[in-house]
This record gives sequence, structure tokens and C-alpha cells, in this order.
Amino acid sequence: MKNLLVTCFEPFGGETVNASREAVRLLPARIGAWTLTTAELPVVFGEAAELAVRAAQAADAEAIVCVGQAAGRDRVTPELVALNLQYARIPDNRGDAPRDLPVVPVAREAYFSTLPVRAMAEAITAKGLPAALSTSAGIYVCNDLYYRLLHRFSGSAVRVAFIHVPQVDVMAPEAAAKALALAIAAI
Ligand code: PCA
Repeated sequence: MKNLLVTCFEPFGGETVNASREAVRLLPARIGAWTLTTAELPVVFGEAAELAVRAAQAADAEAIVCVGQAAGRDRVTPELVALNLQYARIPDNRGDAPRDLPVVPVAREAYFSTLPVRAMAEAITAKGLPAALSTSAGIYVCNDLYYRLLHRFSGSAVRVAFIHVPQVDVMAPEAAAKALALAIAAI
């Protein structure tokens, strides 16, 4: 068996629910060859990635699939790109609001996912659930986490993907969990 870390986020922006947490909670302990470990991350620039790195090391993870909520989206969106840019439209859960700062100073502008995100999106739509490959994870905490993990594990055997899920009133957590399981099975 191979170890996979799946992360989700706590609620933020005054909400009481985060769709990523609701969906990840419903995932089975095993999917195909993968044994899953899950971790809930704070919606805090920098700190989310620190906790994810520690969780990945503790789980001896070969791959990390991070999940976040994307307001305004109507489908599950595996993310192709992480940008080296922070912009907080609203403060994070620690009250920080970096604006137009790099995630990592003096590092490349962007990373591509090191997992097959296009195949993930196709695996979901093949089973009749709504999904599409996205080319922007935004410039808030989700992107910050994604960029930091791709930077940290660049050149290593640990591969990373980020998947945004719609809010719970747009897609039920059960459907989002099914889509995430299909994405993981496509790795
Ligand atoms: N979504 C936010 C951060 C946490 C979450 O679930 C984002 O897209 O950046």
C-alpha cells in the first residue's frame, strides 16, 4: 500500500462550514492502492503548509491531495497551477492580510501540479459528476498552501495536487466526496 495525505480546511470568512472538510470527512480509509491519512488545516497563510508538511512526513506520504472550498464554482476543479503570489481580499483566520507579496521570496513565479490533474478531472466527468481542470487556484490561502508544498517537495518523490470543491449548497458533500475518490483513484 502507498500512503496518501488528504488535507482539508477549517471554515473561514465568517462561515461555519467548509465544503472541503465535509467532503474529506466522508472519504474511505482506502482507495485503490492508497491508504489515506487526513488532516484539517487552518486557513492561515504559511501555517497551513507547515502543518501539511509535518502531516505528510508523519504519514510517510508519497502524495498529497489538498482540498479547499471555492465559492462561486459549480464543479469540482483540480488545479493545474500554483502562483507565487499572495493577495488576501479578506483577512485569514489569524487576521493576516498580505497583499501583493510573494509566497516564497526569490523563487519561481509558478509551479505546475506534479499529479495528473487533467486525468483526475476526466475521471470525475466520466462518472457523470461535474468537474473541470482549473488553471487558477486563486491568490488566497489555498494557492499559498499549494505553492509552498510544490516548492518544498520540488525534485522529491512526493507529488502534490490541489482540488477545489463547490460550497455545500451547490454540491452535496456526498457527491463531492465521490468526485474526490474518483480523482484519487486516477492518480
Ligand atoms: N478556500 C480558500 C482558503 C480555504 C478554503 O477552503 C481558498 O480558496 O483560498
